[in-house]
Amino acid sequence: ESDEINVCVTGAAGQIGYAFLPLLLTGQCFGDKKINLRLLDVPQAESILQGVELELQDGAYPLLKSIKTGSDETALFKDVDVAVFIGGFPRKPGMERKDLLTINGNIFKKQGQALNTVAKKNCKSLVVANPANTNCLILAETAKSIPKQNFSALTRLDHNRAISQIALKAGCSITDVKNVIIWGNHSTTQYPDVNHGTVLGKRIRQFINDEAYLNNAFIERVQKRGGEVLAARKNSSVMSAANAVKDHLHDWYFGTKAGEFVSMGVYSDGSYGIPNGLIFSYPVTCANFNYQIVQGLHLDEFSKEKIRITTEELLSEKADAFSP
Ligand code: NAX
Repeated sequence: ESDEINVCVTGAAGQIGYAFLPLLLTGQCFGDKKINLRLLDVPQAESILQGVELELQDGAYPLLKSIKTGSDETALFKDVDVAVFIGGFPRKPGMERKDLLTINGNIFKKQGQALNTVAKKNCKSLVVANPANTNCLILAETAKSIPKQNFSALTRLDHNRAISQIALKAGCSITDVKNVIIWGNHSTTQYPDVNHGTVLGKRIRQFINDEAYLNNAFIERVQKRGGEVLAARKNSSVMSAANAVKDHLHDWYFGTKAGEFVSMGVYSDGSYGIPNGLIFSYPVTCANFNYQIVQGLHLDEFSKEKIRITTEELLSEKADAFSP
């Protein structure tokens, strides 16, 4: 196996890119592999991108083998092993959801075509840019020569938020909380599910012993956490998003711990009755840069209804994104 890895980050002149690159370049995603870094952004961001490159030089990262920057997908996706799609068009006031889906859909079609043509066939993709699940679906459907299992969307931030809220409520540390799940869309319809999780080895519901909290305030808080951060910081989640990108890539690449799972938006294969061909957040275990959807979890009526709602939203996003 090569001791180098070719990584492309899109939207690299933006906020999450800026917070993520130091994590990548200090070995927190792929260990001590040397990184051939490619940074993609739009032509208007060229000067900012050059500034980022200057700071990367000044970071004197021993793992940074080479840097290329620019706005040409075909040049920057050439032979990539990993592509992290952070770049996208932001929602502007008064913009309809369908417009956002269409604009980003076109970006992801173009990037999917480039990826299909020039990336390695075993290239792994992580989509962060919103609407993350549907952007990822368009990317996967466009880059047809790359297996669907190589595409994922980020719901790890939601997963981390859920773990953290449970740890705060339980008064224990993060590592004491295991196996919460984010089902569905990275949006306010996501379903943060504690039914299969534990705190210090005990069922979360038993340990917390507060059904009203777990079935209402907890779920809403995780679903709307992005808005809470936005209101307080007058800016979106950036540090926590970058950290989640790092966690997602690290666990996908190095594997999850025995008996533990994490949440990833992945191509649905019909598991848990979800229609095929959606990028859906599932509980997964990982090993050797592969994931498997955790099977056989029992879903109660409450969970089934929550999962139905987020599935409906993803189906309607898909219909909008793929309609002319
Ligand atoms: P920024 O606006 O700071 O950065 C986005 C960058 O993407 C900009 O530099 C822009 O020029 C670039 N860009 C736009 N179109 C591009 C294209 N066609 N090719 C390459 N680059 C392009 O946003 P930032 O705060 O970094 O957030 C990035 C994305 O992450 C947004 O779409 C945001 O909604 C999404 N998020 C997703 C999260 C998740 O959990 N999945 C959480 C955090 C974040 O909200």
